[in-house]
Amino acid sequence: MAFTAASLFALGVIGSSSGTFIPKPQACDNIQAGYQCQPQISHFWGQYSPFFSVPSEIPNNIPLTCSVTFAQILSRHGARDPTASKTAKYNATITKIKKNVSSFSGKYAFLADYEYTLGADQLTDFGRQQMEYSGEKYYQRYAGLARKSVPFIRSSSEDRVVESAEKWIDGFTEAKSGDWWSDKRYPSVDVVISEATGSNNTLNHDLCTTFENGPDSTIADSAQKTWVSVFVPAIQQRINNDLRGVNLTQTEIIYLMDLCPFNTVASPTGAISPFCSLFTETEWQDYGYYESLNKYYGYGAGNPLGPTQGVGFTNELIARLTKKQVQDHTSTNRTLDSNSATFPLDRALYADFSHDNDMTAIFFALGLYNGTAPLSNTTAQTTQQTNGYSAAYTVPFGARAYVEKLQCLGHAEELVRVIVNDRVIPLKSCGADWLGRCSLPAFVDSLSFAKSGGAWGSCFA
Ligand SMILES: *[C@@H]1O[C@H](CO)[C@@H](O)[C@H](O)[C@H]1NC(C)=O
Ligand SMILES: *[C@@H]1O[C@H](CO)[C@@H](O)[C@H](O)[C@H]1NC(C)=O
Ligand SMILES: *[C@@H]1O[C@H](CO)[C@@H](O)[C@H](O)[C@H]1NC(C)=O
Ligand SMILES: *[C@@H]1O[C@H](CO)[C@@H](O)[C@H](O)[C@H]1NC(C)=O
Ligand SMILES: *[C@@H]1O[C@H](CO)[C@@H](O)[C@H](O)[C@H]1NC(C)=O
Ligand SMILES: *[C@@H]1O[C@H](CO)[C@@H](O)[C@H](O)[C@H]1NC(C)=O
Ligand SMILES: *[C@H]1O[C@@H](CO)[C@H](O)[C@@H](O)[C@@H]1NC(C)=O
Repeated sequence: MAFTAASLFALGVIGSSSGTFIPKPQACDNIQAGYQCQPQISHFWGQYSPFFSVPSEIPNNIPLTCSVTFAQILSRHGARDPTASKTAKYNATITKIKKNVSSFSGKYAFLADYEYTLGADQLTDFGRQQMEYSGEKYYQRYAGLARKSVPFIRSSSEDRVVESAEKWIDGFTEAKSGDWWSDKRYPSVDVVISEATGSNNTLNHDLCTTFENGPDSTIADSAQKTWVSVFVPAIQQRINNDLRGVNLTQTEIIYLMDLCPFNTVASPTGAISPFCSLFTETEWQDYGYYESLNKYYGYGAGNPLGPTQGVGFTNELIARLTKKQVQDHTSTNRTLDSNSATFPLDRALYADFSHDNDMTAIFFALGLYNGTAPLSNTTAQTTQQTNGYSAAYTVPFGARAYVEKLQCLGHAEELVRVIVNDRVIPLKSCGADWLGRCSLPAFVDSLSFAKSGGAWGSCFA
């Protein structure tokens, strides 16, 4: 690959200087590869990484001797502003710095003029663009089916999730309308599932009382706290020394790190924020691991009731794959799922829009990371050491998992593959072949955890 001046600029290798020609920065994000500016740090921002195509040991293209007969996408919303509670804390941290530090120099110089302007909860323009790209990419991958059918679409009810579904639809529709061979029929959001308290929603957890409020609901916090006490003190000492006058806590150091991804995705082009260069590559790896601990011990195998929160969706997926009624006694809404208008079983394409936490629970209910040993709270594990598990690899902004059925030459039965952010999951528990494929019956058999309701019985104990 040749590096043009523009690409070096986009990669952050060269900066701008006044009086010289400044190349127009290339977009950091693209349809196929996702976010590619400074991957050595931006792919280590946990759930705040913008989607990027994750390296796959198994080729992820559709095998030449197969045709796709079914494709479910499960998507996270696109990049957003910080949540309301976090945005107030970030703002207060900036205020604290500005109030106590009299001068900023070197890589801190930008702070002199920096004003906190991030909003709360909603998608950013960059996040909207991500979702359009995702819709286009899905259309292209599954064009064989998509040009003659329309995906059935559900969204959890929070604004940013519904808007993400709509932007994804825009991207899908644009790709389809440009396809001469398509039937020119376009999707819309078919079902919005309420996130109100007490709602049965397989795209948003909330029902399982013990999980939400019991003692296990603090496991993630304590694992993260332990890890913070390992990796943050050295950073804290450096920053407090560099920024004479202010005394930032360990938590505020994490906030300062959060401001790198959040200011980056607040830029319409995804230009890397100057907050990012206050930390080293190793520190970003440690930060990414900190975010992985939150997901793993909050919603994954590290939490006794985590994977159970993904059982309802998994049982819906089994119903769609096998075209049989949903069998579930957990978080599904039986009224919705028994009605063919709100839960059809005859579609080839399905799209569901949700959140990072729920997707994590679903991935673990599916057993996708059963080969991953429990994450250490004192030593960062690389993705080589976690069998491809990290928050950034699984639930970045705009994350998407595909579950596809393939009809392949030489195979009487349909085959199933699961692809998370372009990485084919080697489905060990159903005896996947070298292309990551299991027969449909073997795949469904491997999901005994979900079929038996997981640990839902402990939810109201
Ligand atoms: C940040 O906090 C200040 C008060 O300290 C407030 O005036 C300002 O509106 C806040 N900015 C944002 C973007 O929330
Ligand atoms: C189930 O879905 C129906 C139809 O949307 C809705 O009226 C009802 O409130 C839902 N029930 C629960 C428990 O979520
Ligand atoms: C950290 O990990 C150790 C070993 O797995 C475990 O015994 C301990 O409870 C964990 N501590 C926290 C706070 O998560
Ligand atoms: C910074 O705050 C910590 C905790 O509040 C305190 O122990 C420490 O003495 C403070 N350091 C300085 C230089 O003020
Ligand atoms: C919602 O889920 C609860 C718990 O599984 C169940 O008792 C209830 O019947 C469900 N309601 C609907 C409408 O599906
Ligand atoms: C994953 O591991 C859990 C816990 O050991 C087990 O209950 C489940 O059946 C496994 N899932 C798969 C698909 O192997
Ligand atoms: C200076 O800022 C004020 C207002 O945010 C804080 O209350 C102080 O704790 C802070 N002082 C130091 C030393 O950081």
